[in-house]
Amino acid sequence: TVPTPTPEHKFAFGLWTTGWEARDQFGLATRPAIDPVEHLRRLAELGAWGFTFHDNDVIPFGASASERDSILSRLKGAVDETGLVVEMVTTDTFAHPIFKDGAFTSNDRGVRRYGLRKVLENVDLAAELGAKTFVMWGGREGSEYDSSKDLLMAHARYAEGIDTVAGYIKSKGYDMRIGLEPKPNEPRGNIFLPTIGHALAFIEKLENGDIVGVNPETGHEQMATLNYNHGLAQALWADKLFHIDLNGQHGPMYDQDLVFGHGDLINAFFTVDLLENGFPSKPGAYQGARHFDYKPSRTEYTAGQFDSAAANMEMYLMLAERATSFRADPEVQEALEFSGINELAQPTIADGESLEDLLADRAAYEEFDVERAAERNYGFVRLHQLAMRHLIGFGG
Ligand code: ASC
Ligand code: MN
Ligand code: MN
Ligand code: MN
Repeated sequence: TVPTPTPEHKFAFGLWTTGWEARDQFGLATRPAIDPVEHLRRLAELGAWGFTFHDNDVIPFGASASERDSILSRLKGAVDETGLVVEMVTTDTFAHPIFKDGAFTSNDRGVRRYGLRKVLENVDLAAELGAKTFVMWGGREGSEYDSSKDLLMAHARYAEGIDTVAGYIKSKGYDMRIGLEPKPNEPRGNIFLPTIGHALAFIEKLENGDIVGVNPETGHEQMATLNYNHGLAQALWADKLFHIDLNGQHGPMYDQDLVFGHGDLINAFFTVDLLENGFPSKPGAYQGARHFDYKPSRTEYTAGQFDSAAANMEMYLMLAERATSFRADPEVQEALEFSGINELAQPTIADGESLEDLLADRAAYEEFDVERAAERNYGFVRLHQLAMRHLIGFGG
């Protein structure tokens, strides 16, 4: 039987995901807008735990204070009614034409100051609603032409902007951390902070980087031909995996935002294994929300929108079951041992051993049996085949 999602699973959806009307570059909306209250009810019925939104997913750009208040009180009513958690809030700094050259890295200083104010106002809203994560996806921060920017100053202004927001969060005493979301391209030709690695290096240069981490999206890394799980691992190793955007993608093409697992299924299997089981050396490495940032395909009408929401959670739970059976299989444990996976947890230079000891260790070099080491069969293919058996349902 197929597993059923419950709030304990900590599944969350962006309102822009399930609520997407499917307006795209080439065509009009293919389905009607969903009222936010009805939207939250349906997500709760499906077993979701939380939801997330951009300011302008709920409050139209330029809304008056009274309009904003009445929209928010209605939203809060729906939060109370459904018990859904506002786990993350993010800012739309990409839709309005003023952001066409970016918000924090626009050549226009007035736009940068406006962008910063819009984000700071949204930080207050996030805090008011109890969100612990504040995501920043700089989709318009970038260029089409290398001539169009002082690329050095673009990075300086980007850092100034993020540092200002992080400093504001600290000065207000909010229990909130920032997750920077990398993406290589689309809508800009090239976006700044294109991958997890770029974002992690950028964070190291910030003054308030202690509360800044990453929010990696499956498909965004795959658009850059990268392995999402390697990126998650580096972020976890750096203690910077603050949030995740799960979805599906078929390699380097436009951002598909498919249902999680509907793209690279094998990679998705290992993503769930990583998130649920952690590493052989460190179980339970990620405790945050299981957040989906996908788009119901344009072919789907209202029923299909919510079928696709359910599909994300079902894919995750089915893969979690398969990952558990993979880890529990004695043959897999033997194959892991054979492949040396657990040996990687041993420091190369032993505890208490000095560099001099290593240099004096003839067994490490002069007398090391190079021929024999070269002949080692690691057995990775057999191990992977066992994983495939479990994934497809023939394991154990
Ligand atoms: C976000 C985010 C994205 C984009 C995209 C907008 O906040 O995480 O990937 O906006 O979903 O369509
Ligand atoms: Mn995407
Ligand atoms: Mn995203
Ligand atoms: Mn997205």
